[in-house]
Amino acid sequence: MSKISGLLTEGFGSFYTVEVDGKLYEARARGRLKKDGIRLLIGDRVTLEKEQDVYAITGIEERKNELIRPAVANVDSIVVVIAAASPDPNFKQTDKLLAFLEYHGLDVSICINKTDLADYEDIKETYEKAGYTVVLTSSESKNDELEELLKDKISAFAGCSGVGKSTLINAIDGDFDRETGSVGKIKRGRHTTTHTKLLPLKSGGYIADTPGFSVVDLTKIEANDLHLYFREFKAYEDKCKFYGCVHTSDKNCEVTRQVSLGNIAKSRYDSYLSLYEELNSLYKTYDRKDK
Ligand SMILES: Nc1nc2c(ncn2[C@@H]2O[C@H](COP(=O)(O)OP(=O)(O)O)[C@@H](O)[C@H]2O)c(=O)[nH]1
Ligand SMILES: [Mg+2]
Ligand SMILES: [Zn+2]
Repeated sequence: MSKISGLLTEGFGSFYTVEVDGKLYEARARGRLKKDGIRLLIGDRVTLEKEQDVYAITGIEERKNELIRPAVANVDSIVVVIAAASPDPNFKQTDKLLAFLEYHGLDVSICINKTDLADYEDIKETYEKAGYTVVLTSSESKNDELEELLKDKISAFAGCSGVGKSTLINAIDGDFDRETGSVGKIKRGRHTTTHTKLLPLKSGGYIADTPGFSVVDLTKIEANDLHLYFREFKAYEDKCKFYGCVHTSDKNCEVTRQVSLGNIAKSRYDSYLSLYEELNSLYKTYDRKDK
């Protein structure tokens, strides 16, 4: 039979689900793929062939990107979810996550959830000023803006546990029925996020139901490159007096001047300094070990 191509939406053990024009096919990976050391990921564009009575995945298209945790390929957009409260936003952690996603060249936007619980204007202003699209959501309202953002793309939510990612997924489509609530409280009959799956959106596109980015590893970034991943610095860097300025001292630095003028959010700059120090001391540790 002829080859057909589709999207790998779910994988469990050696069983895969491939979607072709809205139809789901159960498939196994052909041995040769394994022999070549190719590990299939959710989000992969694959080729299916019917062999006797079963479908086999016989080929895989080149990936546009590849995330390790969660393991998903070809993601178009990452939505970083922050709660207005409960848990309170952790700016350093959020900015670290954003830098990590920027480093990987991913398209990122921000969703402030639980807007029913606390003021969110400052958070919104901070990230809009940094150049991110910010959408507001709550389980108490209809989240049209978020759904518009997810339309026709493969998206994944990121953010701390408890900010409401699973609740947002359930609100988009009740059939998704993802498990919500505090960790450890297992509600029977619900889907725990143990393996990644692409959930098809009625409006087009998919959302990756993932356990979230629990661990963010910035260690591959050199301290002196960190500024590249704080996107709002870019507009001002040319005006720093010293070539290669890393914006950590206020001497003739345009970035720090813009912080004092309020054009760059203080919390973003504080995160930058703190991450810079973290990376710098890491580098020094490695350096010493080498000697
Ligand atoms: N007040 C309020 N509570 C919410 C909202 N969204 C989620 N929650 C609650 O926050 C808790 C954690 O939500 P969950 O979706 O499991 O978070 P996740 O860990 O990010 O997937 C649950 O008890 C939800 O009912 C919201 O917009 N407002
Ligand atoms: Mg969850
Ligand atoms: Zn500077």
